[in-house]
Amino acid sequence: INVNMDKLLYKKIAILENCSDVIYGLARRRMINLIPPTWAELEANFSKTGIQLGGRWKPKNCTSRIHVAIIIPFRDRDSHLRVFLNNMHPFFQKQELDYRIYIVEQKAGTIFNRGLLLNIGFVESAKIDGDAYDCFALHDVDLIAENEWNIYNCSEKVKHMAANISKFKSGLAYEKYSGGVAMFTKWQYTSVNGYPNTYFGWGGEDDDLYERITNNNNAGFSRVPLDIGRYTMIKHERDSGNPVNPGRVRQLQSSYKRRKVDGLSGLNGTYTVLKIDEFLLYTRIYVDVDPIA
Ligand code: UDH
Repeated sequence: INVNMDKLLYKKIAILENCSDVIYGLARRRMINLIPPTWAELEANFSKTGIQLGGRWKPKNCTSRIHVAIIIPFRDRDSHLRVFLNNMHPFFQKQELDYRIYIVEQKAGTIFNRGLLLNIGFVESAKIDGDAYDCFALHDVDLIAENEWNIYNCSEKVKHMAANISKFKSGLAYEKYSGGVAMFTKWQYTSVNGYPNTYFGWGGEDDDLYERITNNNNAGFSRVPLDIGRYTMIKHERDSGNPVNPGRVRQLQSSYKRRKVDGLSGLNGTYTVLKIDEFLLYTRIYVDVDPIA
């Protein structure tokens, strides 16, 4: 009898049931704190939430239905990162996600390349986690979600989350906007060949991605409603290493010709991983990129 009891007990501990598909207590308007805490404050605040090294978390009492890697292109936005982590860790935890936060940081000295960094994050995070995450949130560091009903899961179509950003009068930057925050399954991102690698500087890479998604019979594009996809954008000046890309319109015009080669398929050799650091609240992939990727 004892042996059987042990077995039963073991089963109960080892196999957690799926989390309920109904999450109680989600707020439609979350309190956002835009004051950057210090790193010491952050680590102290979160050390008791069950966060594991590398910025990994999952619910304790059930198996999450959502497994998502959050990928953030990054350079020189330390205070934004602290605000992001302070607000978004609790947000993701409230949604009972099984998640991990990755910062992909571009070394100083080359013009910033958001699309390339997101591709690197997609590929390098999978090398670390294998199949642990089947959904990817490509996420700017300066966007803080306001509505907890904006669920960070993937759906049948690519899901654009940043539908309503505080900085824009009408909320949506423009009709074909696909940047800010977007959710992709592994398959969706691969099937559009990811972002282009060749947009250095500000602008254009997200419009190219939009073309890739909507001209691809497989992926499909969807956007959450305005009242759900509400984000506060942390105010900032234009970054010094990220001037407007003067070639962006020309590049976009020839997007369809480069689509097959300029993206995940052409990523090899365009960057070097210098270091991977696992901090308590996030994993940092530090990269040097080839300025003529
Ligand atoms: N970023 C950095 N460091 C930089 C530049 C950019 O970390 O030096 C990252 C960061 O995650 C940021 C993201 O890249 O949130 C996007 O860059 P941005 O903040 O300069 O973009 P912006 O605020 O986005 O201008 C508004 C998008 C609307 C126009 C889209 C045009 N296609």
